[in-house]
Parts: sequence; structure tokens; C-alpha cells
Amino acid sequence: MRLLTLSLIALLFFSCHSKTEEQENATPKNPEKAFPLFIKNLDPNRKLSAAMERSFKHYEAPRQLDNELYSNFRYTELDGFNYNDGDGTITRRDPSKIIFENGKYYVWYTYRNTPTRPMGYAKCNDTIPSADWDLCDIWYATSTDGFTWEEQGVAIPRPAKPNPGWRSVSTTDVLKWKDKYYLYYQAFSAPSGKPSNGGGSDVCPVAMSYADSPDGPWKPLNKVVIDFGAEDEWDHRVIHDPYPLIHDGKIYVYYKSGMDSRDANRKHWDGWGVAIAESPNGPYIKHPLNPVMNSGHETILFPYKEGVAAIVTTDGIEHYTIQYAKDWVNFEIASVGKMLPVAAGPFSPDAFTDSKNADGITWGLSHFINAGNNWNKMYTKLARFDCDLSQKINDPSM
Ligand code: AAL
Repeated sequence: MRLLTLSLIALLFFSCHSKTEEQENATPKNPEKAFPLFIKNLDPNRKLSAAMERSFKHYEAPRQLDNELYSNFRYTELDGFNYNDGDGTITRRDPSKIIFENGKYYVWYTYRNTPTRPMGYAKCNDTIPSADWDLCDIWYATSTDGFTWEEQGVAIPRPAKPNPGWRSVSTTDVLKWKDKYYLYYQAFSAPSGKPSNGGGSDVCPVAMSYADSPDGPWKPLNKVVIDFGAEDEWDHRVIHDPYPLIHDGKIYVYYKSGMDSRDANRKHWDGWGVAIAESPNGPYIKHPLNPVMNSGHETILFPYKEGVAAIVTTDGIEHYTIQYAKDWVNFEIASVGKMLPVAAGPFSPDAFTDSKNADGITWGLSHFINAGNNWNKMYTKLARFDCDLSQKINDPSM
């Protein structure tokens, strides 16, 4: 299994590299070389096909290769994490966004260390996990270069029953607000994956813990901060992947829900909503236009210029796209990508600066799932991704 994982990562790494070289050769070093004849002969009155019309108008770039929200992704294995030789008993997944504090990078993630692999809902008990994210705690690691990580141990343990999250705490993300730190996370009060019509029925709203330092100690609020929608609402059963950013002096927490339906490929039909608060404890008011995204299994976002950009990786009719919402709510497709990072947590320097000209991202952590032939036996590894989704850094090797 380990070999398989390594080869998968190596394959991705090298395929990215070869694509990268191709792209480098194809990338014009000066504008005149792009689509030379086409551009040169472009008479403003010339009629364009729909495809070319989109290229010029919708993607807001004179040429596709100028689109700053288009990138390849390169993946690298991380040093510093042990996975029990991939026997499925240890998992690390769903990394938070990465922050830089006290001279080092910090990341938080879902950590499972159980006597067995996940066995599915029917076979789970107090020690056997139903799913890869069942019976988990939130751990953290630090790094000075983003490649070699030092695991620091638990940040948020499962609280005592009946507090939200007593069964599992997972899929966290971090907020820095007025010199304090907040971790928002999925708080399971039952094993994940109870079979029901159409898919997941996780008893899983959002809880939060706070600390004066990224090293903790973390104090749990021990209450739900973003709850399910009403019975007839799209987010009535699941609030996953809370992802806080600061915009206009407020806290915008994007989240994923909508697992009642399936898309055309019978994958989850996920959507994202946003809930907005004036302070970290809430109250969080859900935006009236929710859901604001029609695809994407995990929330991955970063401030970009005056708006927010989103990486929509798996699931849904607009998966494998990078999208942009100038007003932080109405997303448009900016580019279609390939091998986008799964469940990524980017290093997003402007996540909390409330900048009106945010720079974007160039790297982060994502995860690779090792499920074999049976998703119940999965475990997951963290990996690094590099990309060029930044206004400033325009690295031609990417
Ligand atoms: C993910 C996330 C959430 C789900 C599961 C674990 O990657 O969308 O966290 O609950 O899968």
C-alpha cells in the first residue's frame, strides 16, 4: 500500500513536472508570441466564436496564459509523519490553512490512531472507527520550510459526552482575530456514515475552541457555533469543512453541506454556504443566497485582490475549477484545472488581513486518500502542493 501511495505521489509529482515543462515551453515570454497570428490579426470588429469570446471577456485576460487564477499543481511528500507503514491505523487528513507565527508555519489536521482501520458504520464501536474521520482528535505540527514537519501532538481532544464532538472532532480550520486564535471544527455526536436515503447523515455541526497562542492551551466553547439549517433547508443535516476568513471587518465562515443528493456520477452533490459573524463566538448569520457554490467536496478559499478565490476540487458539475467572487458571494469560474489539491489548506498570508488587494497563494498542504478497493479501509496522508495563484509571484517553472 505504501509503495502504491509513493508511486501515486511520485506519478503525480513527475506528471506535474512534465506538464510544467510543456507549459514552460508554451508560455510566451512576451505577449506578441501568444497565439501570434490570431492576436496580431485581431480586428476589433472580427466576430469571435463562443470559445474565444469567453477567453477574452469572461476570463478577464488578454490571453489564457495571463489568467492569474490558472495554475498547475506540483505535489511533494512530507517528512516528519509516521503512518505505521500504511496499515490504516493512523491517518492525517483535512489540513487547516497554514499560518506563520513565532518564526514557523503551523498546521492543524484530523488525526486518527485506532486499533483497526475504519470498518464502516455497521461494525463500528467505541474503539473501531466507522470512517477515516471517526474517533479522531485535532493535532498540529510546525515547520520552518513547509516540507519537514514536527508533530506537536493534540490541540483539541474529543470532549466528554454529551458535549458536541464527543465521538470525533475533525476537519478544522483556523482564525486569527485580534491576537487570539480560534479553531473551528466538525463536532460529531455519533459515528459518521449512518446509512440513509441518498448518503451521509452525519450528526455534525460546527464547534470552536480558542487560545492565546497557536501552541494552546485551547479552551473549548462546548457549544455549537454554526448549526444545521431548518428541516427543509439544503444544509439541514451536515455542516462540514468550516473555513474562516476575514472580510470587511467580519468573520466569513464558508462551509460545505448538501449531501442529500447525488450528482450525475452518483457522487455527493455538495454545495458551499457562508455564515457571517461580528465576533468569533457568533452569532453566525447564514447568507440569504446560500448555497453560494454548487460543487466541491471540501472548502478551499483564499482572499484574492478585493474578492475571494475558491479551489473547487472534487464532486459536482463544476469540479476541477478555480472560481472567483469579487463580492465574496457570487462566484464565477475563472479557470478549469487539473490535479487540483484535495481538502487543501493553503498558506494564505492575507487570510486575516482584510486586504483589498490580496496576493493569493503559492503553496499549502492537501491530502491523498489511500482507500484500496474499499473506502472503509482508508487512511489518508498529508502532502505539500505548490502552485502559482498569486498576483506577485509569477514563476515560469509552474
Ligand atoms: C472530508 C470533509 C469532511 C467530511 C469528511 C471528513 O474531507 O469534507 O471531513 O466529513 O471528508
